[in-house]
Amino acid sequence: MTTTPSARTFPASFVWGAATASYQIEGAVDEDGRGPSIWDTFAATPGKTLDGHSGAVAADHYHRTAEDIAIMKDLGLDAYRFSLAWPRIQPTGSGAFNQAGLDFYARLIDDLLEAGIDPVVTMYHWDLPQPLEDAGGWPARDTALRFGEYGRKVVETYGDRVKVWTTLNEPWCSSYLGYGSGVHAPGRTSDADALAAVHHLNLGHGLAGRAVREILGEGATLSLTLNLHVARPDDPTSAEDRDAARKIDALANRAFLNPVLDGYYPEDLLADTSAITDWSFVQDGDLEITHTGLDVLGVNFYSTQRVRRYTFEHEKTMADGHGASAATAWPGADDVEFLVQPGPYTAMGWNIDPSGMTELLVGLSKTYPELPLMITENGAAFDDVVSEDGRVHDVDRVSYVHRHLDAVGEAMEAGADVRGYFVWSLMDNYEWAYGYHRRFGIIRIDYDTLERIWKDSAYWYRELLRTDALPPVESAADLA
Ligand code: IFM
Repeated sequence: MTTTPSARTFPASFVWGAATASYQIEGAVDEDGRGPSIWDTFAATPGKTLDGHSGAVAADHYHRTAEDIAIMKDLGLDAYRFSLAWPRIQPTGSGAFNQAGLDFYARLIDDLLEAGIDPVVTMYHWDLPQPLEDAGGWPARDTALRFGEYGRKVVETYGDRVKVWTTLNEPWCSSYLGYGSGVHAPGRTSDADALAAVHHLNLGHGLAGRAVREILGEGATLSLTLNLHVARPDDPTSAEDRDAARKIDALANRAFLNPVLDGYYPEDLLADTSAITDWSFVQDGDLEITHTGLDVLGVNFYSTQRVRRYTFEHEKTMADGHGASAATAWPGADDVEFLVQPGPYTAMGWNIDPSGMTELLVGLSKTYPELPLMITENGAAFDDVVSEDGRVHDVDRVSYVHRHLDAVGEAMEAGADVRGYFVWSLMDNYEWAYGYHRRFGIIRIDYDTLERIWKDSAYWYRELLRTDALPPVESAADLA
């Protein structure tokens, strides 16, 4: 067995976790009073998800929380990041709350605490109650107001036991993929709606964030999780390519960072999108609400992008990279082309480039030196197989996580204040439009039996958590 020469170590205070999201793992979509969400509707619409897969059963976590918490405990997790299903808690997205839904998460939180695992709660990970979509969805201001009310309710309910509150997961996906390219629920395709959704998601964050601050005060940690893009100019010496990168940075990153951390929308974003909208949906006082500041920024990182100015002279390339392939998902950036990058690639077709992780974290810490960072998602889908020895030897996933954690360590050495890392994902789950055809878990789900099987990456992660040092990739197959 070969060994990796130097095992990078992490501080004892570093938070080790794993992440999931409600619609991706819970199943039980019709049980105990849960209302329909936009993902139920989208998945039931022919042609929207691969093989028509839906989250109706998923990993059946709703019925298997005890088993799953036992796995988390065995892994040695410090924290578990999960999301609350809004339609389980408030079936129509406004008005009455559903006690059975509230109770489900109360039990989950209590059981996690009992197991010595900190609950890190995301209020919204894409499962919008369908009635709110019917009333206009995120492009409508009312959805932000309703989210503020729902946020207040969950903080009031669980605030005595939950310290870390994340309002939204990846509002980039909710807005640009949900309302721009339409590859995610609810599947609408309007650039103007996508930009209105951006603002109303930011506003919703602000309203729910206020509830966290007002109800819990100093004791709480307010967070927002963003899938920030590292979009590099193809030719850094070309002003056109640098401008293409600037446009993507504005749409993907600063459209969320600036209103929340600085209290404004970037001028260049408003100018780039002026032919689409005048941003009059931003009302007086809104930016004071969005400007919550954050106690920790959640960073989801998977891959990088390479962009250049598109001259409309050849067929446009929109290479993949965490959703970046969707041509209409970039309002006001028709003249930006996403180039195919060198491999290797994951099963999502995303390029593996851990240097992007370091670049992103170091860049953030330079722009926001006082802002603690948390990696709230990082991981990879690969075509896992169960070997004859009954194990899943997912060395590619181990290598991916190893290399990205090494990149996190490098960023920390360069001064980035990174407080923890959550692997995506604890278990295989419903990968949105790809259904069950992509597996991100360190625990395998057998979708016929719903059996949980530890992959080599899970054993390797447990060893990492035990030692706070990166074990050699090659050791994973021998760990048990
Ligand atoms: O599965 C998703 C998750 O829901 C949000 N971040 C990216 C993951 C992989 O695509």
